[in-house]
Amino acid sequence: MSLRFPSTPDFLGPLYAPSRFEGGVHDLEVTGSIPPALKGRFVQVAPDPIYPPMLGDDIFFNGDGAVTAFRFADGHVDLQRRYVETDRLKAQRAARRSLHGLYRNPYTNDPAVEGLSTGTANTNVVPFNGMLLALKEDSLPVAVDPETLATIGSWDFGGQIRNTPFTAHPKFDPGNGNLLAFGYEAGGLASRDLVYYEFTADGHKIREIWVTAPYAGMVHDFAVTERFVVFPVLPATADLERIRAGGLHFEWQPDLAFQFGVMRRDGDGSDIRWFTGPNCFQAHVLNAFEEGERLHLDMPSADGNVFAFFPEAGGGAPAPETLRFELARWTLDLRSNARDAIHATLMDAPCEFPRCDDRVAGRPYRHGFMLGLDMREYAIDRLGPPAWQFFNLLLHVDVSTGAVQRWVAGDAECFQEPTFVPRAVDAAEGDGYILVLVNHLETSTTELVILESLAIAEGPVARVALPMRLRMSLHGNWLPDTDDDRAVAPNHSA
Ligand code: V55
Ligand code: FE
Repeated sequence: MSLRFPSTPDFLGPLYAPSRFEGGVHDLEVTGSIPPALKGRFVQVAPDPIYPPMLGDDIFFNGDGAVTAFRFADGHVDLQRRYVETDRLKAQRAARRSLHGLYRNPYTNDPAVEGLSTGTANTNVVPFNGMLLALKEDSLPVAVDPETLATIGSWDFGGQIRNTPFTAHPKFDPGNGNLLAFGYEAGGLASRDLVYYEFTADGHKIREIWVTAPYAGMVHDFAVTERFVVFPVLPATADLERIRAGGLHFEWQPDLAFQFGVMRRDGDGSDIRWFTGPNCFQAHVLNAFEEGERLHLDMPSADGNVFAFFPEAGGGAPAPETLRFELARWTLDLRSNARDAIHATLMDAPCEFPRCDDRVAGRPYRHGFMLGLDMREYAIDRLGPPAWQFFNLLLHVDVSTGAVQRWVAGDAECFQEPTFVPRAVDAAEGDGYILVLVNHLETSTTELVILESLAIAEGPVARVALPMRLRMSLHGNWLPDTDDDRAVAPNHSA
């Protein structure tokens, strides 16, 4: 019996051919020297389909989550990689084939998986209360042992939350380490319900607030400031009739305004206020902060649908080269009766995978780290057009001045999401290291590189070579070895 992955863009090439590797490597090759301050683990997760798609093709977002951990100690780096053993993965392994159809459409699945969680745990992995939580926004977190990467199981916080969607982009309150999270389509598939949660660092739910969004749009990320929660609602909407009929979960709505919902953290949701922006695409939040009674929210932004695999009615999506990208700042003025979000451009260039120093999440800040794209730096003549989610620039943006530093790893290289690690618990905001995976497209190899965060233009201080290629991934985080190093530190105002 043959078992072959399809020869389609989402399954091909140095970025998208499945890696499917599980195992470990002790003492990776290191060039340069690993800063001694790096003591802990860098964990990240990639969608990495374990079986060829049941329907012949699939989108990147629907792959099974595989967690990779890089353990740093005494200048050495060990690697470990393991799939998250979701209900979905276990059912596939038992059947030796894929049993799932379209992304987040249970009506297209094989009846064998009816009633089982369809979560892939493929989007982010965060430390919480002695566990790792592997996250997919349509499902409960999946708890994973940080030492062995063995799957513990679906995590409902000891029965404190119902089986609802849970964001892949929770935040940690820099003041007390509380986990701040939300779910969308929380009242059921394609519903407009949003739910906000706060959990203490030892796992007790202290807040749960339900609100209703203007439409059932994707809410991929959010922001929490000292007093407020902000939900950015993307005009890519879910519709139960379409899903039931076997259609796509999301459809782009070119006529809907972008929505920003703001409510108090300590309220009951009745104060939620909706600001609107233009019809635009924004998924990730770099950071947000309060300035008196104004709220600023910084997001990579595009003037049309970036998710071509969730097209508008009729199937259309703009060619990527026709989209205009930038780093946008949206200001929500809570004093006025205005309902428009005020727009400013922080950086007029394509960017994605934004990260801040998590010690200033939701607080005034200055330093942003992200990926960018510059086609002039890329060997298109040798390599042909790049794959989707291709970023060949590592960027540092000073949002207070607009100054940008960049590093290009080569003309056949691209990056996965960067992660910032503070130099020390009490280091100044943004002062530390950037850990970032580099994919070498011509040699189909992968390196983890380490840069000085405030001098990325100087290139890596160390390069860690992997003896295997890692598929393009989504998000990851740094877990310091001791609780004392944890990202809970005094407020660092910009
Ligand atoms: C995103 C990613 C997802 C998803 C929904 O980047 C949105 C946005 C990896 O899965 O399911
Ligand atoms: Fe994301």
